[in-house]
Amino acid sequence: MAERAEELDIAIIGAGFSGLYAVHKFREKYKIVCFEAGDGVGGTWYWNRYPGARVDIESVEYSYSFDEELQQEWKWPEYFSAQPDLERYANHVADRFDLRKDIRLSNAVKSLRFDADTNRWHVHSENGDHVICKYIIAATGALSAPNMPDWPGRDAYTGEIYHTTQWPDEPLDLKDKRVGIIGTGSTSIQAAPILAERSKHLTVFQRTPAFSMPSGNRPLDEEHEREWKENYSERRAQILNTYGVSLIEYPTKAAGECTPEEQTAILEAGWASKSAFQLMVAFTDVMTNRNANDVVSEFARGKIRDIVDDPETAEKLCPKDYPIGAKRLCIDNGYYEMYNRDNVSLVDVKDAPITAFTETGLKTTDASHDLDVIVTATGFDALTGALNRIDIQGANGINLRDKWRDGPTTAYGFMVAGFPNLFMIHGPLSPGALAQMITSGEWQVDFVAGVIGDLENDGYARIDTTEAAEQSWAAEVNGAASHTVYDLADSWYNGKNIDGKKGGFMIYVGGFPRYRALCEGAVKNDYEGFLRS
Ligand code: NA7
Repeated sequence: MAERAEELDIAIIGAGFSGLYAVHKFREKYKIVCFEAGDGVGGTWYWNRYPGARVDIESVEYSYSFDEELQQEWKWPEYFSAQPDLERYANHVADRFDLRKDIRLSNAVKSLRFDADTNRWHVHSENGDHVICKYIIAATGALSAPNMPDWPGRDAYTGEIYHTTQWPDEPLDLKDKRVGIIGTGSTSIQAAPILAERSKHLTVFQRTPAFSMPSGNRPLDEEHEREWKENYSERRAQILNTYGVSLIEYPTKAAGECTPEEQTAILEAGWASKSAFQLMVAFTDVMTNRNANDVVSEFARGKIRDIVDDPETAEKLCPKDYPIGAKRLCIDNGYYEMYNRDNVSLVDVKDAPITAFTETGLKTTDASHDLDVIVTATGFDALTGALNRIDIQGANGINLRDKWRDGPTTAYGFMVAGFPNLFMIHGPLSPGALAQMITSGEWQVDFVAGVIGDLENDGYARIDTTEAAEQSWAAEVNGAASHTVYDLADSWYNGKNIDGKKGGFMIYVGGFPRYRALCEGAVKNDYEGFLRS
């Protein structure tokens, strides 16, 4: 029996925070559907339910701005919300705005094919749905394709293995268990202290040490909340005019303009600020001047040496090969203190890497480790992974994966030449995860809504971008990164966390105000860099 295709205007991929807002925004005018792989909404905050999962941006900022009543009525219990509160919020928004009727859960998109004769996308999903539509909004997430180590022997291992994005719903009873956690990124740094408290023994397998600073999370102060709510509309507008879409305290002085005593005072205040990322903005030039960065890095190493009792462990935990902030600065609740517990050990797997799972645990090139539970906190095939896992065929039969074999190419991070009418939210080479993602995601959805509105009003059937526009955007992205120290580490920002992944620096670090101005400028300039027909 021939399958019956549904004809709609827009298919949105992903019901994370940007996807949910896109559902709300686009359904006002268009016939839409939203496909979601998970069996609930919330994206990142649906999948990442490991113990300790928590956002590292203040919740009064990291929340929707599109509805005044919502932002006035919603109460965040803490400064930096935990995953259950963020998931509750996503569900509240889905219910409050009646979004669920357009969302198909547990129904991942399998393939997208553009029919150039009809200017329509054909969407096929895991559940066998076939939608024909004019536009695709890919709100697929920057950190949604998990990176699983593929060492041999996984089937032979008799214990339990959990990637942090696939945490079981039932609480794990770990009290008699030897637990191993692989990785020391933000995820591990949040989960490890809790796993250490709950388990018999925790072994942390570290390939590269991370820089981390205390989160200072605490119950949300009523005065702070009231003050934000009284000024929400101005604050949201101000936020969009900041470099990282966040009202953290920005500095006025370069490190070199301060005496050593002033530097220390500023850094101590940043460390104690209870405001995430303050070390990265201790001075105006932390991320642009290696000498300034060294001052901050050395300060952070000093804190590690102060906190961790065993000098050998402390030294192993001190990052020495890359600038602070070049890998995402982690925000912790007692990570370094955890190493003072008797039931925690640190194994360096840089020089002696993990080579296999064994029946009883993990094997490195120089030892075997017996473990009842292995937690892979090994991160993500970030930025490009989620789209590359869908089979996407553009206008000339070209596949996105092939086009991006040597790294992603985009115009402004939201369109790819040869893939007309497909818009990415937080796509590769956009400000993405280096900007506060809810507010910047709302801005991007609104921007794309403007583009689609123009197309419809002006009677065009399609919009594409060009390879020349992609090249000029690559020059802008690389130019911005070249003024910073961001690319001086192997990280998910440049794909070097994944063996064999190519691409260079994949996030736009020229600041959100410049990003907005460039996107809006292209539109005003008669869609410069785009082809409409
Ligand atoms: P990250 O930050 O990419 O961290 C992953 C960690 O896993 C990191 O320490 C990696 O070491 C380690 N890793 C990955 N593969 C291996 C292998 N094969 N062997 C040993 N260690 C390995 O991911 P997270 O989930 O922690 O955080 C992602 C983002 O989510 C975060 O930045 C926030 O924005 C929220 P490496 O450093 O590559 O040597």
